[in-house]
Amino acid sequence: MALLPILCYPDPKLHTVAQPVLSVDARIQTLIADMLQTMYEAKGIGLAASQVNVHERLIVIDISEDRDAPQVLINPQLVWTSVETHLNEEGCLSVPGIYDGVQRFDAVTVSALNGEGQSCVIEAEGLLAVCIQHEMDHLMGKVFVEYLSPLKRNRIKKKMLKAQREDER
Ligand code: K1U
Ligand code: ZN
Repeated sequence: MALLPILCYPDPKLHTVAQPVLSVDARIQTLIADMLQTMYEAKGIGLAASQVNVHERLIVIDISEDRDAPQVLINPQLVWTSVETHLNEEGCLSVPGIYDGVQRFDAVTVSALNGEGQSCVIEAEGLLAVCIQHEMDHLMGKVFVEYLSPLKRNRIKKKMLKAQREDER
């Protein structure tokens, strides 16, 4: 297994639209293992392949307290969304240290392939529903700060660029 570097906002590569996974083969199995290790090490509850510069439709999630219930979604498709929405506090491993509110559907149903390449349907609510929507946005090249006002987003962009310049020193 390997730890993968996570792209940081405002890296333009984060805005790449991911392509479907064509085959759940050994390369994808290795990518899943590496993404899970990277997510656990970064203390995240989710990670999209786009964030590790692989532009294919693959997400890993683990919202369990004990960090022992990984979920893998390959080629996820939203098949149902609730009418109700809520403002949820979100963070992002690609925008470290920034948390803000995003309006999300309360519940979603998603069809996908699991890590073994089998079709599955996930009915999600609460944190899992929020996390799935956040990760599916990454696959579409969208980062959560794009829901915020231009003023907030520009402040965040400047803060991130400053932190990245300081890290390079
Ligand atoms: O995709 C990512 O960058 C991972 C992200 C997922 C996420 C967190 C919160 C709401 C929606 C999506 C994170 O894991 S951020 C770090 C984190 O563990 C966290 C932050 C806020 C609330 C709960 C967890
Ligand atoms: Zn994110």
